[in-house]
Amino acid sequence: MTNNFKKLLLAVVTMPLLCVSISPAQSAKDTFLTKSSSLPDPSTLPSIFPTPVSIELGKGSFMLGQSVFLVSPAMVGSETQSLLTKVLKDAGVQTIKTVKKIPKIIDGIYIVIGTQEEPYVVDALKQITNTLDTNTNGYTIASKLTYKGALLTLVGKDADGLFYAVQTFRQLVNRAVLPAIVINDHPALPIRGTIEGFYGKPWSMKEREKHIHFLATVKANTFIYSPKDDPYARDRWRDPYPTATLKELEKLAKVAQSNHINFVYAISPGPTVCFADPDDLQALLRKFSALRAVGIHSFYVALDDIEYTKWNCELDSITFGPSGAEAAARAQAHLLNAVQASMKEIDPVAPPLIMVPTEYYDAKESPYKAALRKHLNPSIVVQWTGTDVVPPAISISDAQAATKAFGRKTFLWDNYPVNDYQESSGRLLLAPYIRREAGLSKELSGIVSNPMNQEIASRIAVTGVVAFAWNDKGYDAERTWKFAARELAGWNKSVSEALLTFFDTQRLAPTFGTHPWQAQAPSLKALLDNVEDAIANGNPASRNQAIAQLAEHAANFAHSPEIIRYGIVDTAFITEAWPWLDAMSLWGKALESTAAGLKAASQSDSEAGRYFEEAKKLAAEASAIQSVPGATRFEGSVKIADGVLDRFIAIAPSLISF
Ligand code: LTM
Repeated sequence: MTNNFKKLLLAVVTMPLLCVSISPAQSAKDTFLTKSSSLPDPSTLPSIFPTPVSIELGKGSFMLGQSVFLVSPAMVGSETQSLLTKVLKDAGVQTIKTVKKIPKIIDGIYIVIGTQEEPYVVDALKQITNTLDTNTNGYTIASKLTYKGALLTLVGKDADGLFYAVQTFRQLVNRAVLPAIVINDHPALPIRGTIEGFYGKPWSMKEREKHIHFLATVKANTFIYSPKDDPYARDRWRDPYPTATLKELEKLAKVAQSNHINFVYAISPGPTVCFADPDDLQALLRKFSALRAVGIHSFYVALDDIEYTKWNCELDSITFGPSGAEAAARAQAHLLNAVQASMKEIDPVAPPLIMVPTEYYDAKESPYKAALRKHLNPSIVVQWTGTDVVPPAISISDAQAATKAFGRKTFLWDNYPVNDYQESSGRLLLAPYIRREAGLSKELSGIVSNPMNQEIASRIAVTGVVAFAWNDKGYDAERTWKFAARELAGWNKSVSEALLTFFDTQRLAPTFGTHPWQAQAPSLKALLDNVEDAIANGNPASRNQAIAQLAEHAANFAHSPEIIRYGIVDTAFITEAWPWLDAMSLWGKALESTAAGLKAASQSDSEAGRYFEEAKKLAAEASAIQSVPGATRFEGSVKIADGVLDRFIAIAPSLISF
């Protein structure tokens, strides 16, 4: 729902209840739906993503109306306060009156907000419920109807928890009518978010900023900066950043902080580092120091995708012996332990160092892993990508094997939806996040998604990754996927439907091998299979019905790119996806011609051939469209429901004789 539409709806819904006078208390009274009104609205369960740990409906529902009273007895972070203000304003609230206490008789909408450290807040909560989420970063939201108003409490276990409470509240007010409700919620995993860890064109600072804002909305808490193509992070890692870049990173770190996101800086010295050289240790520490000076306090050393069977310097050979995987692990541990020790000394409260090892792609026992396990400081966090670089599934037992191999719970680097490898060329990866076993949170220390070069398009999968990391047991992949589409569509129904039609054409999830781990276009395939079956069964009525259905779907399909182009909230998505949208229009027209051909053939009309020829021409035109030059590491012709749509258009002329 767009804000304007929401406001309009709110205006329509509340019209008979609003009076002309708008003194805060009066308007609050007037916008309140009482339990005793002639047709009481039942409260209905809202959908919140990530799925909360527990959510229970109370009795009745209410509207915020134009004015609310806010009670925040203790310091609430300014970012949480401004988020709450924005949420309320977006919901149509015009006046927020700050008051010290809730009155004995609650005759308006009163919102009490604060952390559990504040007794007044906890007492207010107790007026509604005896439950309280006391887990780290947890929160409780509770609301109830009163004689002529409502009491709503947002209680965080800590500052992060309170911020998450407001993020949930943002989703609650997406509907005009709020239910009386009790939500207790907390994250299953302490680290959730994104690692910008792909090859190819790095995101711009603006894109990172936007991504961090997005991460906050889904209750993520981590953004790792590790673009492979930042020369100062990999090839020229010893060189200091230009002042202008440092300033930009400083700004980014501030944006992250105000969104409760831990900004982690990763460096990749592997291609040239001399592990035993004290100068290289100093070069690393100098780099981190410069970043610390601009407000970055969390660091990472990436050792993936490097040659580890030969040394970069003679000193390593002298210090660690002949080169090889086992010696490489000892050398890496030596350097990283020194970095961790220095970090601990300089910044004792900083999070521990994170690393990705050279053998990151499986959990099989090996000399490298045994040495790393033995020598690496146990407080250093180790990343791992699963049973492969792009694994088709990750089970609890896979993660247990990784825990054993690396000597600690691992932090999952999930290579989805990254599209920087050959098998993903010409694709946006827009499938739901699936096949990660519920219960993994017990065996991992966190999950981050490695996204695509396309920031906005990546949010579809990242929403799933973060929702899984928040509550893996309650995670619903398909519903979370639809929620992500709705968010992108600004809650406009036709735009979100058009987006889902588009996403269906990009559901194939490749691996490094020949077998994709998610099948292409399941929705479209079901429809086309149905047409083939109806034609095959020889019954004219069901055949004509299926062909008519196909014609209707083809028209929607062909029209979807236009709906997306003109309705999407953030037009940067159009810049990312334009060749796919262009190709989808053409494929849609090809499908329309195919449907027309089948209809003609079904009536033994020889015009059918002309339609099929037209479809063939359009399909060829669509297939020739290329991905955006320079946008991804591997370019190629863009794929739309490949293997499903092209196949059907190709075989359609042979289905009915004409
Ligand atoms: O996955 C890891 C740890 N490293 C690289 C990534 O940088 C890259 O984006 C992905 C996907 O190609 N594969 C890797 O090996």
